Amino acid sequence: MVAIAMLAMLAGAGPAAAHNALVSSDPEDGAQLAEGPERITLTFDQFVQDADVNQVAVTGPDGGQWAEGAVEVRENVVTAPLRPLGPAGEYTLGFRILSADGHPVAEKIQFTLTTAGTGTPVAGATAPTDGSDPGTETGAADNAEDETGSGGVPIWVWIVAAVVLLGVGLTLALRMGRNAQ
Ligand SMILES: [Cu+2]
Repeated sequence: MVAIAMLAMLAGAGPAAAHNALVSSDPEDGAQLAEGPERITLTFDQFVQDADVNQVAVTGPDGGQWAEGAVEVRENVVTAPLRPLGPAGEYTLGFRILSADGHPVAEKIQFTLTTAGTGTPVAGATAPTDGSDPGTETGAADNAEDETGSGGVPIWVWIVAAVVLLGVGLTLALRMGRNAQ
């Protein structure tokens, strides 16, 4: 049994075979629906790790969010509750899941709602635009805290400052070296 398992691992160790691949979904990519399903179902070729990074988002034609609630993992099947849909048009289903091999996999599929429903999107949640959202929803506020270092200055500001200073220092050093000759 161990030898077979090891052979299977070796056979599947190629980079293409390593990541989870989406086998099927409900709704399907490119589907035309008169009504949305109660939940999104994503089926993969191998098991998905149950982790906090697993996310499913459904963005409507007006930018509203329609997936709400916990993402559930059962072996190779991921499900997420879907609200009753609203405006007719194209919906984008985006997901990020943790592969069996530990790598995150993100993909987008699209489906079209042909008949407008009476549903309403998740309150206060709109598709992220340029990242300047002040964080009216709790998720955005959490993210802002994560990216903030001590003193309320985001870490990236220090990194940019360090890179700029390094560039200035190198330029000065080069000029001084040239003048000295
Ligand atoms: Cu991988």
